[in-house]
Amino acid sequence: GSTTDRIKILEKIPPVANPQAKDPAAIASNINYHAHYSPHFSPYKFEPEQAFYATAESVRDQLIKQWNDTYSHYHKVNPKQTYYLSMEYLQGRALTNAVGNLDVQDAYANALKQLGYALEEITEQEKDAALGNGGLGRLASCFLDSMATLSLPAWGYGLRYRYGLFKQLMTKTGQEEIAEDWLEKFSPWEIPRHDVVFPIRFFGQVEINPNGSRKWIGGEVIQAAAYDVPIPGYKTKDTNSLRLWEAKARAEDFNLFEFNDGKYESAALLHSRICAVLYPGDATEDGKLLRLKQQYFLCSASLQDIITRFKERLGGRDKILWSEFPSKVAVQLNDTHPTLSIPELMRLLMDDEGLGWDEAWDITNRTIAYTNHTVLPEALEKWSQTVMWKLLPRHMEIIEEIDKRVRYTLNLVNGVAQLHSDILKAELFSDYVKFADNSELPAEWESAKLASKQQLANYVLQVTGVSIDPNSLFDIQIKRIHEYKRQLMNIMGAVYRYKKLKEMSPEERKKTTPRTIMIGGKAFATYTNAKRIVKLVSDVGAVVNTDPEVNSFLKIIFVPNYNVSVAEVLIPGSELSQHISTAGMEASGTSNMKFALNGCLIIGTLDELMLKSEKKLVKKISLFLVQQLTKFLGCVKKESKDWDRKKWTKMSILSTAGSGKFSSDRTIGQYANEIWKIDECPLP
Ligand code: GPW
Repeated sequence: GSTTDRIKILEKIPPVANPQAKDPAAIASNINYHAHYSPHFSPYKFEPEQAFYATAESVRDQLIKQWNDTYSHYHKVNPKQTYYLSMEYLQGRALTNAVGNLDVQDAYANALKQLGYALEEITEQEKDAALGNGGLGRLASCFLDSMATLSLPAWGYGLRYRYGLFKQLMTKTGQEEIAEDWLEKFSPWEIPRHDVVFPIRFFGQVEINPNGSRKWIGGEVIQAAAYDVPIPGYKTKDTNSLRLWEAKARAEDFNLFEFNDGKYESAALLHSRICAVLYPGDATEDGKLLRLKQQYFLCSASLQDIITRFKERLGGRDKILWSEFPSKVAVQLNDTHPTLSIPELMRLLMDDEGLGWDEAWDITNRTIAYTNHTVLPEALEKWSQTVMWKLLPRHMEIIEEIDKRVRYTLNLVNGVAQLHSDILKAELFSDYVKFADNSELPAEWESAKLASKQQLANYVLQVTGVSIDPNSLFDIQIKRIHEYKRQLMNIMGAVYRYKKLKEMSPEERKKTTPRTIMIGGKAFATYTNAKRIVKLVSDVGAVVNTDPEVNSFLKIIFVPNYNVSVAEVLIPGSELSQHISTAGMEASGTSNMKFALNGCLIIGTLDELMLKSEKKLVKKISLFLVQQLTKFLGCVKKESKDWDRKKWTKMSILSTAGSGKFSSDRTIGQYANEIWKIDECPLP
């Protein structure tokens, strides 16, 4: 409808602030209320974007009571709580998730209909919150969802980057990076906590007090300010928080000399830079220093907050029993990025709280756990000692002491994958085979898959202009572009398939299974080879897709700007997916599990290192591309033979049935029991 039509509709629906509205008419009034009384757009308009913000604010109203109730419930019960520290969160869109978890999807769809909109049209207005790069960041976001769903007293801590992961634009020359300003308008999901601010120090020196204790002084001090994002759980009222820190300068922190020198602006700029971008390029020394500053900023702010909360929950006692700290607090470090938390907790306990080394070390050991996400040496972060001594002199003293004492006794590290391959036992399937053979299920299954494929085909047409056939086999590889993930091998396989089709007679071609190969992913801005792979995929696609002889049997699509919401369209529409990283290089992969859950068959690398690890046989596998490709094509041939509709559907049903183990709810349940030792704390 037109702007005038929309205004006419709004005039019939009085704006009413009713945050707990449940019936569609009342919800429509509440949406109208936000359009009018928390306005961020000009009045007398109600365009889709404005409708999104008003709807999101209305949904936030629904969340706020249970969000506050959850916090005060934890405050009263004072259970042991987990804090998940991560430099990355790939949250994606929040509106669909929130209305689903609140179980108000139909009511909102109905309310929006009264206002002249379809819910889907409105949810698509939301920008993805992409405060992460790939699997590690998405895992953190899945874990937040699961912690809320399982009613676990658990919070996430991260950074509020102004610019998240770049937007990938495909041009004639390949990938171009565009800054993604997710906060350009504002985020309806975050609440600034003006009362939660902590000072963070950099540089300076260590002062030795007369009693021998040490204190870090001087340098530059900036403020960490909290912004909270609600994390609703599925089928529960418990609503946890993701607390994102923002760097702020306080007027009194500025060096007056600099101010008088006219350097005020540069000082303010320096402060505002810390949270400006996710993962700044580390090609220059300056970039590296900034990354280290970001990491320390996250660790220090989060630990000061955790300690403040621990003190607030002493329940009226005035003596702090530090030995109780590990029975109230568990901290999980998402990879090495937040490991400065270890010397920071030591520093806070010793220098600020006056504990001795042994007691502080015991508490730190019992509080903090660390997850490793890679075996690639180039992905492990290293910092020069010179830079570290300059930026964090007190922490370096502590790190050297830890190194001296525990170099040979390091124990508690968990990886993200179990080192054995008998996960999917044959007996696990046996119960489901009956259902897979049941006469109605396969037909329903196939029509659900076809509907998802149709949606995916519509999406591909919309973003690439290429029309693909929903009846062809959808073969997908989506992940960050990296040589070890072998998108190059996949596209070489596609080229081989194209050449074979060209050699065939029209009759022979008709006997093949039509296939659509989709590849999507972002290349790190300075990773030249990765960017060349992106260009190659889109160039091969341009040739194949316009070749009238074969293009009804093969299409090759580079899906631009792969992110969480694009994955939400791609994964349900997949029938075959590629997880073909070089053997021994992928920590676990995570999209493989999402594909399997969605009834997609997966091709994966047979990791001989993994199979033989029990026999302690460590064999380095290094094939050249040609040998790899031969093996890969052998696999591709086999899966072409499997392309019998009935057989595929059965395998697809069994795939979903057997993938329950890969729910992050299961993972988090196990973390809670085995590592964090925390109990659920549901709202009464
Ligand atoms: F290098 N992963 C990622 F280990 O997405 F830190 N980003 C990263 O920076 C790292 C790992 C790091 C991924 C792994 O590549 C993938 O195999 C794993 O499944 C995922 O983390 C979640 O653990």
